Amino acid sequence: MTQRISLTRYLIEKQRGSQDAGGQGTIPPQLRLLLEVVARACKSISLAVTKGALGGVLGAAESENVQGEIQKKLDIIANEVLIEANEWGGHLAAMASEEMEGIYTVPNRYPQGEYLLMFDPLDGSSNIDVNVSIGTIFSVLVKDPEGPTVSEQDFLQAGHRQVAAGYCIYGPQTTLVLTVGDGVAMFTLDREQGSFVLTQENVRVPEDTQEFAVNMSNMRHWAAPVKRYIDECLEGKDGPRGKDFNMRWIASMVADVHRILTRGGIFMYPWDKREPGKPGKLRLMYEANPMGWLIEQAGGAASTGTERILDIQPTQLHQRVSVVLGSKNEVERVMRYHAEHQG
Ligand code: AHM
Ligand code: MG
Repeated sequence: MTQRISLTRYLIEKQRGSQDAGGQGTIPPQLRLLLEVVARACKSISLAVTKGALGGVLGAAESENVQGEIQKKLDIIANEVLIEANEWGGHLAAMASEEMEGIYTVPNRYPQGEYLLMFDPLDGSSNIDVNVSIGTIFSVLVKDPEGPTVSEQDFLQAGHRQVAAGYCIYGPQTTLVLTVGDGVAMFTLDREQGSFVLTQENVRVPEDTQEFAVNMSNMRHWAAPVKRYIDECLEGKDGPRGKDFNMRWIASMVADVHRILTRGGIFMYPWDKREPGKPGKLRLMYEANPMGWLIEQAGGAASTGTERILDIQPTQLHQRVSVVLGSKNEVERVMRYHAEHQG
């Protein structure tokens, strides 16, 4: 029987480093502990999600988040689980979430650590009540050690400064997908044992694809380069691409990205002219950055259409961004169409 490697063991081995590399670890002990706590919180969220109507967790709560979206009960539960699990361990200075307007500073009664954790506690909220895959997305940054106290400003770092990122998808299986900057690994939750088990390492996104994911109902609002790209896909074998394309849109970014990490594809939630001043729908700090880094770490690309997502210098915690990510050659094609349109 091949040996099962738990998330704990995987992380300890990362911390220790390989003998070939002179025992130089890729993650410090505090980051390892932090990731273990995030994984533990995801296990509790998975349990709540699985109970569904039996746990009384479905439906809307009587509140809105900072973006004016009606919160679902599970959005709030997942947010609380993540905060309660992470606030006391001593690894974090502060947290930020899609469901909270400002940052959450670790209370004075607990020791403060050097890390900053951001999350979308339950992405794909519109799918909660209809029993379609949803997930938790997270991103970890290091706080500037010079600053005496922690503020929102500490979070405003470009995505290429992330030290860990991942998501946990609650689908037919619960799977945690993680990068600490040396590739992407997937861990499946063994419900009987209660532990995440390594099920895939060195995840790679194929460079080419014949599958796209976009909300087609927004087509009439798109910018010309995006419309050109999708039009050409739709023309299939008879068009300039010379091949047929398939379409998938789950409306849970975690599920769409998980499919792309598994078999390739391109995902787009581009800017559109419904609200011209709004750069896109998805949020940079806790959706586009972590997903963009995972995709890059798996050999894919992540862009706004005109620039690399991970190079954007954020100015606001909840800022939105246009997202094009997935198989490298397709993302580069979309970027080329933008450049041709401008030039
Ligand atoms: P959420 O964080 O409120 O769930 O919104 C993000 C979700 C993404 O998971 C998904 O890609 C997108 O919104 C779907 O949007 P739409 O319903 O416009 O297709
Ligand atoms: Mg979301």
